Amino acid sequence: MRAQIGVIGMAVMGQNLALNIEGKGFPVAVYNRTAERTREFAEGRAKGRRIISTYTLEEFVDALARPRRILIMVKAGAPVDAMLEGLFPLLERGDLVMDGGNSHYADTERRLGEAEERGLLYLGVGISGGEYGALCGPSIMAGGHREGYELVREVFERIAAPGPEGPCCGYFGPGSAGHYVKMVHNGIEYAIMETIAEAYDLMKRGLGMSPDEMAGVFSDWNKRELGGYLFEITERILRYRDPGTGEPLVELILDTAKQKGTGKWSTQAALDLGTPAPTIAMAVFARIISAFKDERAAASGVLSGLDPALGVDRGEFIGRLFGAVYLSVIAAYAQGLRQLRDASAERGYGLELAEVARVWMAGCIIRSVLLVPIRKALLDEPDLPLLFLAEPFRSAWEEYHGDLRWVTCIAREHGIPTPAMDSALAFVDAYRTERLPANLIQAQRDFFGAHTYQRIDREGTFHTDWEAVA
Ligand code: NBP
Repeated sequence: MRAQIGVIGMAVMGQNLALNIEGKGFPVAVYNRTAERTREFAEGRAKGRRIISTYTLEEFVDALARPRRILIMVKAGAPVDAMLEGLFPLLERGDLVMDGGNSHYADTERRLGEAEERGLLYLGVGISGGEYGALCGPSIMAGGHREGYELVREVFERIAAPGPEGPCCGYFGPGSAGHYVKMVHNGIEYAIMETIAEAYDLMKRGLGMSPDEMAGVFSDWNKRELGGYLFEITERILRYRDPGTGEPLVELILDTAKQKGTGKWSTQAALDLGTPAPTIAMAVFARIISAFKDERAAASGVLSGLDPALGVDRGEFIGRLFGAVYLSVIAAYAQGLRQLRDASAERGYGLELAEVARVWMAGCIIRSVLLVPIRKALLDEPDLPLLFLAEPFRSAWEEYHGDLRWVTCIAREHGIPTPAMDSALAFVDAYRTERLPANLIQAQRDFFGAHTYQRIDREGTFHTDWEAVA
């Protein structure tokens, strides 16, 4: 028996993907740098299944039907290069290599070039859904050689999460299109998570609500316009009690959030592109500040604040908090999709944003009922500059921006930080303002650096000797 596909990297993702693929009728060959891990898998979860365990790269390559189709699921960065260095010389023209990890898109471009020089096909594949998704149906975002995608289309369509509009996998374009889309997906994920955390903080510190009471609010919101995976797991987290102490586990967890890189990369890429993604950026910075635990503890005794108790009617606040959260979540998708639109234009991906929304509808961390109207808006207007300009988001802004203003105002009055919500509001306020104060910034730039400016009453480029005028 020859395997139809091979998986390299038998950690969480690789094991579960291999089992998912085999379960859909495709024999799989597996390999891991450390043989012990492969052996454990072979004797455990892979036992009795059509999974060929191999212990050298040569053995692995020999176990595959041609053209070979290989999915690499190792730690992003140098480990991918180390693996490719060993693998490439063993392959033949027309074989396909896929990197399914969270690789930086620039690395994917470079590796794709190296594969191309050897006559190999290469795909950068973003896979979302974590351990459970990998086993039961992830969301798969592929980019690179289209012929390569055709070699694995059937496998991907069988293993991907079944969405309301087809399997949640897709080919998004040449080069690093797949990894770029996955990176921005993660940026949106950061922004939604931060928004939810801010709502939790306002309810907890501001209203003195218990985890069970807050779980009830998230349960209610999850049935409404913004329902989705992150709201669903938040409810479950808030209800979970630590078996040892009987306390809500969430309250026993240290308040320093980790970040693995994709949220940061998404923000860096937005800055490089010159596209505004402030809510995603604020979510990254919020995690960075959270990691300053000792400094925060020290500063809490030095820098005075305000009483976090909001002193407002709980029912009214929660009602209006919904609007604030809803608009902030829309802002996260709006900024991410705008970044993809701009990246596609600059990098030649030819992205169809409605197709991106379709692939995010199930299996991935940012799956949400919101993606149904998002997809429709993008089908109606593929080059939509910003989600807020289309229905139902324009009306949502109309209906809820007062709530976002009210909630963030109260949060500020009581010293509870809400950077994601604040930035979502400032972003839309700036976007809808015809005349911003950037005229003064231009004047300052010209004053100290002779950077020149344009006028609104005359054509041309101008410089003023400001000192002389003064
Ligand atoms: P990890 O990211 O924890 O990586 C562990 C794997 O990388 C092991 O197979 C390990 O082999 C291998 N590896 C390392 Br470390 N250094 C290596 C090297 N120099 N040469 C060859 N192999 C090396 O695994 P994961 O959590 O399964 O994630 C795999 C990829 O999927 C990552 O890019 C991750 O960001 C992405 N991802 C993960 C999730 C998730 O929920 N975990 C979700 C979505 C995407 P060893 O056994 O010999 O040490």
